[in-house]
Amino acid sequence: MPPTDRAQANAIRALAMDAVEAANSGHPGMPMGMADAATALFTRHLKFDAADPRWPDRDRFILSAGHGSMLIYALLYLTGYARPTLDDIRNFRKLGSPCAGHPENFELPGVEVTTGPLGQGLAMAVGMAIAERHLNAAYGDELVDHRTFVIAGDGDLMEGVNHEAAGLAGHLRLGRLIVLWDDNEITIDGSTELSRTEDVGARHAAMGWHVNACDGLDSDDVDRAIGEALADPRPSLIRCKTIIGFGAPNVQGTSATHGAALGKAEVECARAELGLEPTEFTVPDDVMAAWREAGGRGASLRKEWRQRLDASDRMAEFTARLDSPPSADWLQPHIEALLADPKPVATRKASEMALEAINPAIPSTIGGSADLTGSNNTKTKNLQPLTAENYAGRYIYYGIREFGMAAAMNGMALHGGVIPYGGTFMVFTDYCRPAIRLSALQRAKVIYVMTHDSIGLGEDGPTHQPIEHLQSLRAMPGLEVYRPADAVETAECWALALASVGPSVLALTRQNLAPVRSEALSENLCARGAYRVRSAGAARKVIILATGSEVEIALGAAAELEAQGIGADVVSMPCTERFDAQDADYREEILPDVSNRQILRVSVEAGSTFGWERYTGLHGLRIGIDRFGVSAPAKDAYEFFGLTPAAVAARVLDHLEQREIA
Ligand SMILES: Cc1ncc(C[n+]2csc(CCOP(=O)(O)OP(=O)(O)O)c2C)c(N)n1
Ligand SMILES: [Mg+2]
Repeated sequence: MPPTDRAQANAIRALAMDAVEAANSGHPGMPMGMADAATALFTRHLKFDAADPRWPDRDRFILSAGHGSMLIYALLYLTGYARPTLDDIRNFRKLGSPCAGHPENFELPGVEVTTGPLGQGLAMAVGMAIAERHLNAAYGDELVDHRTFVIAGDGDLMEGVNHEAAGLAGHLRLGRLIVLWDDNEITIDGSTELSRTEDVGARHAAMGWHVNACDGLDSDDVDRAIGEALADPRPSLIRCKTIIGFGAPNVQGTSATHGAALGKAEVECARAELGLEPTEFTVPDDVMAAWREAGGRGASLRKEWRQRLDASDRMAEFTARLDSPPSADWLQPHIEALLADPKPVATRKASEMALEAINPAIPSTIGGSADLTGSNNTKTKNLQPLTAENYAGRYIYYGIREFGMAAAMNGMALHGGVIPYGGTFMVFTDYCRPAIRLSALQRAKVIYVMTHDSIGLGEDGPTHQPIEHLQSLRAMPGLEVYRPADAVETAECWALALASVGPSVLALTRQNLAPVRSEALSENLCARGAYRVRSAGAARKVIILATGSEVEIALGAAAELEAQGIGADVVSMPCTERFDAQDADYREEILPDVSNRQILRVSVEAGSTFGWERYTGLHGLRIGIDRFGVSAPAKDAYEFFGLTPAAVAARVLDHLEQREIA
């Protein structure tokens, strides 16, 4: 007789308890509560093949309640993925184990996205479901026909981003998104009664979701509820009634099981209660065999899919879209056209001009904006809206959902086959920031088009004028922040963002900027992160480093200094991260390692000066804005903050004078 579903679920419970016990750290409650539901999903519904975790047409499974990471590690091990091994699980939460505290997509194939920051897993799943429908519209059921399943906890559904993500999913009628809610009525502080009275189901129903319920501890009932969800054309929320820590007789149903080892004595009680093997990390042979069979359940489906791909006349295109970097052929002709007709242009407009070349050349881009399409210049002429009626569209009206947009873009990027870019105002990177951080951590190729990047946006004033944003984003590991100075640099930065494996932010102006570059070169100068746009005429006494809109001001200041016999270089620094990655010779060439007494280094950026001493040195001069902005026309705001060629030149002269006296 094959083992019961409960016996299979108990193998998850045993591994979760034992791993948390061994680490003396982790979250046993969630995996123990949802083990039966997960068993129903993995043995009866989820389309996957443990032998090929990257099969493009697999269903995506996202453990949004990432603290319950032992649930997914146990499932991957039991179903026969190459990793984690049992040793990996024994070393749960220890240095070097891929079974990290929270699931990390870069540690284990089979972990689709990094989760832990509550709410974001579900929001990324929305992006995955969008990508699936979009690719299905392009390639048909033959090649793209899968679903996105999520396990989410009370916390995932309380987070603000859930409202954005669920609203978007309902609006786009993402019927292939199915969320199993671990409705255990417990969070860390205790009962959900402490903090929640809303009817979560009714809220989702109001957002256009199908909502049903089941006994989450009864795999047959979960199976029934999943069946209903599969049959419904709307996104589904399945309320799985569970008991946190189920099986630990003295503590189940309490927050004590949420995030701490149960303790040796309670683990022994649970073993007796659940009828588990007496030795830790042991799975009975028949149970293991049943799990391994479940892990191979999708093998024949995968082979059939492979045959359809081999037979498809679109195979080369499909695989290239998934695996190859996008074409860069658009760049040179585009730059030549810009140089042939030089004129002042805002870099947000220059970005649109670049996109007019990019979008026809790269069919995998999906653009969008959080209700600022006309301001972010993200929609090009050839893009149709992606809607519930037309998933083939390539432009998403995300609505005023910055965080939801950013998280969805992470999901799309990690699904594969699409390159998402989306816009809002630079100041609202703060609204996206938790998702930008996950883009960086996960190496998700998402391109953030952040316009209105300084006081240069003018009249909207301090609430809308970014100050600390550029530097705070530069502080984030794994994120490339680009601030181009003109249309040519904007195109180059777009090319770099598209070629990158990770995320990029493009900081773009509202106001027009004069062209900085006039020569066609075969090299992408922005790739170096910083380069000289003007060499000193007289003996070099000053190097002015500037980014974006301030390059023009730096050039004007340099001209004034030269008129007084002071040689000044101007360096455009569109991407500090890239400059830092250059070899020592190049960095020395641009910023010679001499004292500020020999050559004064000056930074000019219309934002926080915090951190610019990295390039100017402590005794250099940092010109920027270390307070909130002002509500005024851009020109007046720039004058008010001393960001004009004359004011910058005067500050430099003053600094040179004082230093000479000293
Ligand atoms: C954004 C965010 N805030 C806080 C936390 C810390 N945290 C982890 S789990 C948790 C409670 C979640 O409750 P629930 O989803 O019901 O999980 P359960 O206790 O039922 O396992 C909290 C607050 C987090 N991981 N992410
Ligand atoms: Mg809970």
